Amino acid sequence: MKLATRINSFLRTEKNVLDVFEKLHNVDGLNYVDLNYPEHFDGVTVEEVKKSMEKNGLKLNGLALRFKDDFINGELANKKDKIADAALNLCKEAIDLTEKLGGSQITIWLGYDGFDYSFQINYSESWKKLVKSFQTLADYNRKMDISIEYKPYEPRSFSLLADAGTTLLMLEDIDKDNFGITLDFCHMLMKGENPAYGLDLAFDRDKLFGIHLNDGHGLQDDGMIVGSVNFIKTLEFLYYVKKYNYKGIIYFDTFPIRESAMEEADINVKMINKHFEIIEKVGMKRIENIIEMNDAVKAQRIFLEALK
Ligand SMILES: [Mn+2]
Repeated sequence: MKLATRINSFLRTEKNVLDVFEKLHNVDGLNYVDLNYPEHFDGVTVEEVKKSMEKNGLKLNGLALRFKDDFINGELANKKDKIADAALNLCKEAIDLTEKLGGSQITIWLGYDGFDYSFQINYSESWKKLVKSFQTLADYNRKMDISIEYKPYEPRSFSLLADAGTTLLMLEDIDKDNFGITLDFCHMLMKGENPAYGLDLAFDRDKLFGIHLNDGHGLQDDGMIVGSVNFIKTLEFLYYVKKYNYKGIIYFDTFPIRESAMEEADINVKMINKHFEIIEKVGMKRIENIIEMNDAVKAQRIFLEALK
């Protein structure tokens, strides 16, 4: 299994990503890193990053775009072409750098492409602008996978790409093989989605490019330890991960604030392994048979057997 964890959790106590790589070396089971662009490249050279990853047995999955204050009224769909172009250029830089560092994908979360008020934006114009920008990026480097991570709200009241269905609709409109979706478990809970449903829809279309696993109470992006709040939903989610033989990365997008980042990463690895063990114990075939019965009461047998 390819596992990665959130670098920023470690940056509370470490100076830069090079120091974080040294720490990650000590967490069993973590073998990949996702870096934020441009923020994680502040004060370090690309060569230093490359060398330190190699030294600590880590591979780059890819870069995740982080748009700062210039983009506060929108990134790729910004009404002002000059700002939208700057956002597009930042994505192109991330693609070039990912290739240079041996990664295979960039992840784009558009935190500011959204709205707060009624009558604030032209919806279809914004949508079409996004489609066009994404298509430009897809053709910029056909070998690079580009994945859209949606989040329903925060910092905007409404995001343009807010749920699994809307993001899959966007992928239909983009119509490029190298474009896919990244599902963040907490973001799905915030939207009131059942995570396994969105996951199955994405797998079924061969569009699942990334998983951010975590947990939360649904109202905000809590970023809590895997399985700590929604055990049965996590179990169902990971059942589909196994069923579809997902080959991508599972990234722990969790926010240890008062906890040791090392211990927290370690427990996430143990939690995910335990969930997969339980799925094995109950049995893929048995779970499949229960789903086919379409019976809510019988479905609880999976929960009961998991508790044994
Ligand atoms: Mn995430």
